Amino acid sequence: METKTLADGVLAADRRALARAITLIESGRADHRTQADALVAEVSKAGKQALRIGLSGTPGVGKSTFIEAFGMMLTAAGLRVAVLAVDPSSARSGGSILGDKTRMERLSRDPNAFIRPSPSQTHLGGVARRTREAVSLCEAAGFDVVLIETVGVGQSETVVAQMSDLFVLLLAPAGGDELQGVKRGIMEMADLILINKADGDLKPAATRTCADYTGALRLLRKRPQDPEDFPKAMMVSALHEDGLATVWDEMQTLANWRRETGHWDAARAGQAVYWFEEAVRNGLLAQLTENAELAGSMATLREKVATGHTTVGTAVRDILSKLNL
Ligand SMILES: Nc1nc2c(ncn2[C@@H]2O[C@H](COP(=O)(O)OP(=O)(O)OP(=O)(O)O)[C@@H](O)[C@H]2O)c(=O)[nH]1
Ligand SMILES: [Mg+2]
Repeated sequence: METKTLADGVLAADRRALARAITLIESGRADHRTQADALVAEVSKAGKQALRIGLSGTPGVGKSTFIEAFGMMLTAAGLRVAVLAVDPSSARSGGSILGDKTRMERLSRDPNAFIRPSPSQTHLGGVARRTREAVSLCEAAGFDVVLIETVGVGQSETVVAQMSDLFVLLLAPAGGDELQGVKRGIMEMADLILINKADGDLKPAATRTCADYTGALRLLRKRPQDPEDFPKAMMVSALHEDGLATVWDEMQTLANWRRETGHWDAARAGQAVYWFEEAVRNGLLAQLTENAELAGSMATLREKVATGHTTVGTAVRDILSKLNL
């Protein structure tokens, strides 16, 4: 199909066109890539924006249950919701929400929802680019909310946070009084920390965990992109659909504040630069492995560095000079 026709279909919110467009951006073929770049450029002209919500949490914390309940609540309110995933691990082939499509049964049948599993790729950089472009396509297709899920593994939280307007960390009630080993860096990215499973026997533990995180968040350095009282920790029960409306209220409060104060646009601009620099870095690295001559030079220089025949500094200058920068 011609790029323009596909772009028109996406902009007209045609689901099949959107699905085909995402398949195109996921393709590894060089001619498809050229087409995909043109497609993304074309649909981006419309300048449509969704609220992009990144959601991370360890396996079993209740991400799918939350997305299903939260998504259904939003579609019931008349909003259109897209769900995408960044799944860095090849072992969970096909992405976590593929199998979950059955678990997110109600949402996947909802005409106002669109669920797309993570592109199957072992390389996180590749998954990141494809997901980011899929987000743009969903925005162009007029979705109001795009949820981007990731299971918290390695760098994937950063990847998702860098393509989200709001970043949500889902946690389970802790048994002990420790802060579940959530890395400081991850906590610093969070706009909302949701203690899920705050129901039944787990309620007291959830209350304690929520208090712990409220305290921990207060100790973090104040971020310019936050109004009073953010980031904050809250309790929810995805299973009992408890607290979800409050979460949505808080998200809107935060998003509106950021829009009004210019932090929204500033963050998106910063993200665009981040992904540009990422792509340049990856492009340069690809040259060093894919171009036979450069790859040969790299091999030689690696050997020289290893054996002490040249210094790192000299080797770097040598290889960079070959790139004709
Ligand atoms: N009690 C209780 N159980 C929940 C809640 N949310 C999810 N669960 C249960 O926790 C288990 C895991 O939920 P999922 O939604 O599949 O978790 P997930 O984070 O998507 O897990 P992965 O996809 O494996 O990363 C299921 O048995 C859910 O029924 C909740 O709010 N309360
Ligand atoms: Mg899941």
